[in-house]
Amino acid sequence: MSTLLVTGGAGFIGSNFVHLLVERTEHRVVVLDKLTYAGSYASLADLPPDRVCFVRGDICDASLVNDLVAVADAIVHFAAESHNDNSLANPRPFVETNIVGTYTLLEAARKHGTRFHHVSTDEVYGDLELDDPERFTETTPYHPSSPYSSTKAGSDLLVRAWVRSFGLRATISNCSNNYGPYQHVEKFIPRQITNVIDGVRPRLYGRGLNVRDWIHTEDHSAAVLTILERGAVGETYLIGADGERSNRDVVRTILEIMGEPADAYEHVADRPGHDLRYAIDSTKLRTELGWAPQYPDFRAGLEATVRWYRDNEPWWRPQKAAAEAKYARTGH
Ligand code: NAD
Ligand code: TDX
Repeated sequence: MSTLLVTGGAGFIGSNFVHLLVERTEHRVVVLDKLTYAGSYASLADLPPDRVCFVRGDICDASLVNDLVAVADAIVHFAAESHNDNSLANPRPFVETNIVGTYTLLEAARKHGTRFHHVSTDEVYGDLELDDPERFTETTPYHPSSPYSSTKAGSDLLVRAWVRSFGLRATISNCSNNYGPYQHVEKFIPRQITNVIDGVRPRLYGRGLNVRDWIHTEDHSAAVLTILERGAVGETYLIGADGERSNRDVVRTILEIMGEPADAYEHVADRPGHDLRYAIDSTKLRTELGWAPQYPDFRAGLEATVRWYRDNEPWWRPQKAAAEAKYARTGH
């Protein structure tokens, strides 16, 4: 049994990962989370206090980070500013948290010789044409588009430099778009589900033809645990579940599941610089580490996610008005 420091553990994917650690391992977990607008203590509230300890704080706080890393056997780093639209409106917190915060953690990990896993995104590779037969692999050159993805790319490069220059025992994963419970309502799928619950028509940016490669968040969490346990130090692993769908298809499926006409959505202004398509080739993770997704049926996963948002309105309701007010300011 060991102690894992999980940054961003009150966010969407981080909290799912902490639930998975409690269910599948014996590890003790220390969550470090700033509880920004995106973090929610309620996502961890049902977990046993003898296994999970919560610390509210900033990953840019070098003294706090040093104290927590000193007693951790490994760090799993999820904390980030994570929403592209926010990064277009105000990039500064993205530079601070994603770059300076990651640097702060890396320096503490270097000092204490701590194993480090860095959670990143497929968006660092830029986008693909709709008909491109290639998908992203671990050797695809970096070509990020937005302030969000460029700061994530910067954080990945810092991790690589700390591995090569200082011998840090680190791994990196780059995953495609996640969906599932506890996702903030600013993001595409929960925004549309909660809009339909509120009697508001879903909003598609532009023509809705952009493609995302969807993976259930529990499959992402299991992949991160696999890499932490069996990944080779210094290596990058792409995580994806062959879930490519256009945004229009996703909205139509949500509407069908929720008993509405499949065309009951609106087109709104496109996102500036909107990436066209992401697609992941996860062969390395599957063949070298034996990981495979357990939720390959996207529609079934979406049905379960719709049920979760219907059943957990007290969790998401406090976020909804502020998220929609932000969208109203940009015509989205
Ligand atoms: P999220 O926005 O839901 O959660 C981020 C969490 O980090 C929040 O709890 C927030 O309070 C915390 N946080 C933010 N700034 C902090 C700071 N300075 N110090 C401490 N805590 C801070 O994000 P998410 O969707 O769960 O994403 C988690 C990670 O996974 C991110 O690194 C993101 O880049 C990566 N990722 C996300 C997706 C996706 O589809 N959501 C896909 C691939 C990779
Ligand atoms: O109302 C909407 N209408 C719409 O058409 C919203 C919120 C989004 N969209 C589109 C934009 C994207 O093409 O849906 C797609 C998904 O949008 P987001 O949920 O904002 O995700 P994306 O920008 O693809 O980034 C996500 O996946 C990669 C996460 O937010 C990132 O943290 C992760 O790195």
